[in-house]
Amino acid sequence: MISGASAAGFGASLFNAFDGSIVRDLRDGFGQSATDDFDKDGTSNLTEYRLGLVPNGGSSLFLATRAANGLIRWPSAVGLKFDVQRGTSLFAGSWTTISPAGGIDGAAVSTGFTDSAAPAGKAFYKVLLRP
Ligand SMILES: [Ca+2]
Repeated sequence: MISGASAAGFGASLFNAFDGSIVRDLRDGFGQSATDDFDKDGTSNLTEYRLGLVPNGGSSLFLATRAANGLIRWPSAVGLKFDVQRGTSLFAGSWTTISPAGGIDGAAVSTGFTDSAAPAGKAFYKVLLRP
């Protein structure tokens, strides 16, 4: 009787008020897939897992930053490979891969890359995690 009441309460407490879907705790995996984004931070569950991030913490996400000296840095893990692309606009055809063809090896915690030929004016960068 206690377990029945507990199970009903468990499911009800995890009802997602934002989109009406029923989500469950990541510990049982029910209702979540690799491509879902449990914490709605824009980083899929699988990507969070691969990068060692916190899939139920919205402030832990696959986000790159660029320092004043041009160093682009992002969360990473050993054994992963990344590519960096640069574009002068956000349109699909404007992106060029500027990292080495073999990719950038991920280091523990974070990895960085500097664009050695950054254009004058503005540029946009994308960091891609290889499958
Ligand atoms: Ca996420």
